[in-house]
Amino acid sequence: MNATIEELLNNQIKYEATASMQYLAMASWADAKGYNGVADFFYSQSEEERVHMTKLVKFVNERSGNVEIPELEKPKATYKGLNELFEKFLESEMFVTEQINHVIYKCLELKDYNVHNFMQWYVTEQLEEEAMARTLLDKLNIIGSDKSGHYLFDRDINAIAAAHDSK
Ligand code: OFO
Repeated sequence: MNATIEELLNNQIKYEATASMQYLAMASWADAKGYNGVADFFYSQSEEERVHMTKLVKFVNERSGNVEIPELEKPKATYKGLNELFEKFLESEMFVTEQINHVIYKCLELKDYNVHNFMQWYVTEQLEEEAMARTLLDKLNIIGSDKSGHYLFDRDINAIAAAHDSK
């Protein structure tokens, strides 16, 4: 495996792992605050990112590359409220999209069409996740600081997410 691509895929393993731990911290914050719907949403997002990470680990190993399981920074654990929580979610997804685009760019530059092909799954997945994060943040921006709005958001978030997924 090309050394640059191997390094980029290892970086990507770290970004997916970071997102998984970040969303776990967000789920835990929401759980403790009594936002059960939001907590469920982030517990499941955390699992999804773990799957993204593991898929990369397996792929690099299958191609006889070297996987380095990374050390992670402690995720942000406290939030002023739901708005800040979902701003962080969107920011995290946008960062991951940028990194995936960079891997794709490098694959083309280095003519690694195998990895390019493998990464298409991530491109599609990211497009959906970023759009979902944006939809949810838009809704929260409409609600503003209204407490009953937050109550309804928490009650309906998993239905909103499911409707988004089935589009
Ligand atoms: Fe949403 O980060 Fe994985 O790909």
